[in-house]
Parts: sequence; C-alpha cells; structure tokens
Amino acid sequence: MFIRKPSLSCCESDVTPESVYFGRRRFIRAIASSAAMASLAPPLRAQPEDYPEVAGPVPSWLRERLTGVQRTISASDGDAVTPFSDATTYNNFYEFGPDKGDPARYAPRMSVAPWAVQVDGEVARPGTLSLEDLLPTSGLEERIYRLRCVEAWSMVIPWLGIPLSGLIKRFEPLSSAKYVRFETAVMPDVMPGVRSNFALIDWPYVEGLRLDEAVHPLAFLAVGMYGRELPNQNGAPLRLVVPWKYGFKSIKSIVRISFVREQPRTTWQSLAPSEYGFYANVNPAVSHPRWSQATERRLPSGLFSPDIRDTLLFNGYADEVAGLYRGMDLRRNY
Ligand SMILES: Nc1nc2c(c(=O)[nH]1)N[C@H]1C(S)=C(S)[C@@H](COP(=O)(O)O)O[C@H]1N2
Ligand SMILES: [Mo]
Repeated sequence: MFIRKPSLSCCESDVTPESVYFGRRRFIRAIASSAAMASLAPPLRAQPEDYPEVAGPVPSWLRERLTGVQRTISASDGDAVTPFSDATTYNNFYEFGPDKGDPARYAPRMSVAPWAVQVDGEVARPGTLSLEDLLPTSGLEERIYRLRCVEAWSMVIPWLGIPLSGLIKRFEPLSSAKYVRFETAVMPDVMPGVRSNFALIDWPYVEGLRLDEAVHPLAFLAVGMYGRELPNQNGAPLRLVVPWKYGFKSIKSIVRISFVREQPRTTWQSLAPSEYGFYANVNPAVSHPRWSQATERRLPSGLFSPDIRDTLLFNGYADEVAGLYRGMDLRRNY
C-alpha cells in the first residue's frame, strides 16, 4: 500500500508470475470444534524466552497474565508459524514510516505503559480504562491465525489476548450501536510517519467493524504474541486481529473504541475508496484494481523460491464467518 501520488500503489504482488495463479486447491479446514482442532498437527507453542527483547519495559502485571496461558486455538490449518524475526521486522505501521523495516526501527521509542483506552458512543458504560482494567485478570487465550495483507503476502502468527466480544459486552452497547470504530494513538514525537505525513493519511489511523462482525468469536484483541508481550512494531500494547479480513483492518496501538450508528470512515477506504473497501474480506475472486488477490506469498519467502499459495475465501475462515455476509454482493462490498 505504497503511495505513488496521487494514487496508491502496491508493488509486492506485481512480481507474482501468472502461472502460479493456477496452483493446487487447498481444502478449507479451520477452527470448527476442539475435536477438529486436536486432529491438526499443532505447531509448537512458543516460549517467551525464545525471543529477544524488542520492546521497552513491560509492566509486571502484564508479564504475569501473559505467562501461563494454556489454551491454544490453532486456526492456521496446521501451517507453520512464521518465525518471530520475520513477524517483527517486516511490518506495516505507517505511523512509523512507509518501509517494512521502519516500524522495527522506530516503534521501540514509543512508550506504551501506562496506556489508556477511551470507550465512548452508543454504550451504557462509557469511560476511560487503563489497559490493566481492560484485560481480565485471568483467562488470556492463544490464537494461531493466518494474517493476509492486501498486498498479497501472508504470515501465521500466534497471538495472545481476548476475544473482542467479551469486552464489547462489558460496555453494554445500546441498540443504536451498529458499528465499532477504533483509533490508533497519534504520537508525533516518536512517529516519523505522522510528522512527515508522506502517506497523506489523515491521522489517527481509523478502522471499524459492523457490530455483528466485532462480536464474532474469531475477532480478537491481542496484547501479546509468540508467548510474550506485543512488540511495539506489531501494535503494542493492544491491537485488533480480524483473521478473515485483509491486514489493514487489524488496527494497532488502540486508544479509542467508539460505538457508532453509521459506518465509520476508515483510513484506507478514505484514501483510495475504489481500491480499499470497508469490508476488506479476503477474497481470491475479487481482485484489487491493480493486482490479483488469487494467490499470496507466504513469508518468509525467498526471492528465487517464493512460497506462493492460493488465497482462500475469507482467508480460510469461510465456514465460520460466511454467514455474516449472506445475501451480500461481495464484489460490491469489497
Ligand atoms: N495503526 C495502524 N495499524 C495498522 C497498520 C498501520 O499502518 N497503522 N497497518 C495494517 C496493515 S496494512 C497490516 S498488513 C497489519 C500488519 O500487522 P503486523 O505488522 O503485525 O504484521 O497491520 C495493520 N494495522
Ligand atoms: Mo496490509
């Protein structure tokens, strides 16, 4: 999602040879039941000590809650987890710059403790909560999900966090609440991308979901990954993970959650409405205007031996989420 003024341009998938569009069809096998889960070859659970320090000091209460997370739901179809070093050095976080390496370079300067989240709009219980109050004292889960960027690359990441639905229920949305809107922190002092405004983005970065999407059991709020806290470049201390949608929906470093009546204007949709929609459901049959979405490059992927795979409808989570879009024209609602 590069800017080549005045329009946005992606370059990654332009190099994908057309021949690979006709690859093998994979069967969709996702998070159906724990029995089905158990039959998948589980990836090894990551241990925190396997990974180097990439963030500032982490509050002890968070460390405590992150350790001892037992339940692991693998909805990655048994695919290998992407190495930590790739997931933390190849990032999109435009606040820190346009290059994939910029977030790892600059985001560690962001201070994420203490952190507060404002909750407002059409809810019975609005307020400003510290991250500590936002998280349950126990019962964090691990979810291993595929992450598919609209730029046609993908990873498999083990997140730690909570289902979004539980949090939403706590705020008691009113019947007038139809959408949930999320905002990222704006910290010009430590965010070169915000200062330079190279991307023409009207900060803060905004994302949104329909309320029924937001309470779907797969929608997740992550506070950690790979058995440890979130590195800043991955959206510390709190980021959304919506595995059936393109990665830009999974907004990072959230400071505000608003319950609203109207469909929110989201960042990429505002920048290039013909290229990035509100729904942004992963769909191999609906091309981006400038490149195909039929296949993706699974990272890490060598230049001369790219790991090209067929993209799956709803990123492989169709059995779970297709019902949310019954009767909708997915081509129009891209
Ligand atoms: N605030 C904010 N959130 C963001 C982005 C961003 O630029 N700013 N990029 C999005 C995009 S395009 C993707 S693919 C994912 C990447 O997440 P990762 O770096 O943890 O892999 O974050 C998403 N969340
Ligand atoms: Mo993305």
